[in-house]
Amino acid sequence: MPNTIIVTREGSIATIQLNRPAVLNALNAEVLTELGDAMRDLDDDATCRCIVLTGNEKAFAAGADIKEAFVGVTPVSMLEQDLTAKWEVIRRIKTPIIAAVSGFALGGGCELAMICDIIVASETAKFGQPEINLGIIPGAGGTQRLTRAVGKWVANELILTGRFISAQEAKDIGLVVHVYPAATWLDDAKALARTIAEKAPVAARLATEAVDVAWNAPLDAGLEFERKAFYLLFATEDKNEGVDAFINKRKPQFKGR
Ligand code: DAK
Repeated sequence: MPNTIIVTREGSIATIQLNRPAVLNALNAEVLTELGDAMRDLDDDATCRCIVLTGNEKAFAAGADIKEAFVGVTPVSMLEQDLTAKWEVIRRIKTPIIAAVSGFALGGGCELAMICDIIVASETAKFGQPEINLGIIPGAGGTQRLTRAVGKWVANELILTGRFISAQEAKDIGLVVHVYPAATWLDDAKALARTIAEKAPVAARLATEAVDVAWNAPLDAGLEFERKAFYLLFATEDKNEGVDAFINKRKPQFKGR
């Protein structure tokens, strides 16, 4: 049983709740390991079609555990500990992941949300990359993903000032997709997950993979990936089911094959 996260299943969706409330869900090695393991298990489970990653009302995650990760460490000990490998496990998950953020998503917390496929937020959420206040810079992809998401000038302003932004400002700059009321944010995020979970799973996986390729590759390579993924889907039963359901005016029943 994991110590630092709570995993629950409701039909075809799973919720992973970060659970270190005393330190605002600060991310230490244990939580990253347990998170990676849980996500890998869910990714291997064909009945799980969408994952909601969340925290509690006060914090999604207030960043790396400063007391554990940044005190008494050296470049060599960090290299040996290789925290990046734990983040890579999460990055490689193919099941669509929704980050449902309430409260603080700071530093590594904001970076964790940005690894997910969709970010939604409670109106109370606060995002930021405050590493500059510790004399460092974002180290889990923040300078790269935030810049790709919001552009050079907005990213520089956020990273250089370390200021926190509201859920609404995060939506205005394109980081957050939906801002939900504080009373219903998690239910609203799960409703979104259920909508995604009803879609054809192989198509959903290839769609998020193709969108990720758009971040990493030049346009020609991205278009090539998309073309092959598109053709591949014509080998699935779910494509036949989707087309037949449309023609016969019924709801499709996708099976993930
Ligand atoms: N680490 C450890 N403890 C934390 C924490 C954190 N990030 N954030 C909060 N806490 C603890 C506080 O120390 C406090 O503990 P006690 O004093 O009660 O024992 C408790 O949580 C409640 O926090 P506060 O009393 O401070 O609560 P407030 O509401 O007054 O303030 C706050 C909330 C979020 C504004 C404040 O706690 C704060 O500024 N926290 C630090 C935020 C921050 O600077 N985050 C960025 C950290 S740097 C990498 C991977 C990841 C990273 C880098 C590299 N690689 C793979 C290479 C990530 C880096 C970071 O995230």
